[in-house]
Amino acid sequence: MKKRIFSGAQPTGELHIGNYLGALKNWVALQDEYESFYCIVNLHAITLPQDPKILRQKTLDLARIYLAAGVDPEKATIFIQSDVPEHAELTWVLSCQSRMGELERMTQFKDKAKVKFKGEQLTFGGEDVTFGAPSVGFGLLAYPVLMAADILLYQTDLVPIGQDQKQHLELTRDLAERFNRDFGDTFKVPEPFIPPVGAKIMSLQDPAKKMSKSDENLNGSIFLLDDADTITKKIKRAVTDSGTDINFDETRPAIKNLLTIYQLLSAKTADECVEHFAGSGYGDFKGQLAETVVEFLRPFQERIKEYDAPSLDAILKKGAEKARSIASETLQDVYEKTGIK
Ligand code: ATP
Ligand code: LTN
Repeated sequence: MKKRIFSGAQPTGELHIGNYLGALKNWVALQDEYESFYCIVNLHAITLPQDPKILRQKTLDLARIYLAAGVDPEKATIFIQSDVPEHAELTWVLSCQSRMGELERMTQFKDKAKVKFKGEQLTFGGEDVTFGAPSVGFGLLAYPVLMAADILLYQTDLVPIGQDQKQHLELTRDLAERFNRDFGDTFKVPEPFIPPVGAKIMSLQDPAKKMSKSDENLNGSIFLLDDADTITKKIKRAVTDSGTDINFDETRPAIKNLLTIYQLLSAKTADECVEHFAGSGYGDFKGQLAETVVEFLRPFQERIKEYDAPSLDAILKKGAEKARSIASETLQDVYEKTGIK
């Protein structure tokens, strides 16, 4: 029996090269060796306000991105979270095992609550909506419990994620261990898979901040659907460090970040990259990096157009059926153990 993988991304904003290098790339690399489940987590998306008219389209677009990135529906199961109602059901049971303190400690909760709910203006559905400071959405607090349910429903062995999700995976492990202790062996305790290089791609505008979908400064991120011109401009404008060497030096985080992107897309070793750019200036380096990113994204952007609505629907329907057959078994066991059924 193959070991199992589960991972997911939210259908919000635009996917960037950080999402690809930190997560999607590894999903593709691991799909042969593992039985893989790759989910479009639309229920997570509504923890922050979304335009209902756009969310559904974004959900389908993200499925296309998974496919274009190389997730093979013959090997891996691709599905939409809300098509498998067991995710929401197990979330409730696990919520009753979660503690306020451990949820309030999550750094993503603290960051997202701070950024979105400090009374500043948010554009939603074309109109400005103001959120009052005390009204942090309960969904944001519950977010990691839903993520734990996603993972635990499939008796998952391995969860490929970027560095920012490590804390959520630790909570998932705690919840699994607590449930197993209190109700008897039920869940497999999953391990994270965080790539040694690329787990935290930084903003091109601020190397102290991770590249993020929700960053207001669009110049900080290279989006997977950016055209060649935009990519080249963003890389040309990327901040650099003092000095002239192009190397992986911790004290020069901007250059290290750009070189990491180059390394991962050119499939060279770190030493080969440093050697390749020995004696080059920043201008030459940025030019070659831009070319590498553009050449990498070109076939990806072509492949996105390959999937028409009926073939996509068929993939997602088959995926949801397969996912449900496993999720429902786990949920049944949980309901029996807890006396619900
Ligand atoms: P944002 O990019 O706004 O922080 P997110 O992390 O919520 O959005 P998701 O689409 O849910 O985005 O994330 C998908 C995957 O991408 C996750 O495994 C996450 O850890 C990874 N990831 C996100 N940002 C980066 C980054 N800058 N570098 C590497 N991996 C990342
Ligand atoms: N929280 C993750 C997305 C996510 C996920 C998951 C990742 C939801 N459920 C299960 C791995 C496994 C994020 O990247 N923001």
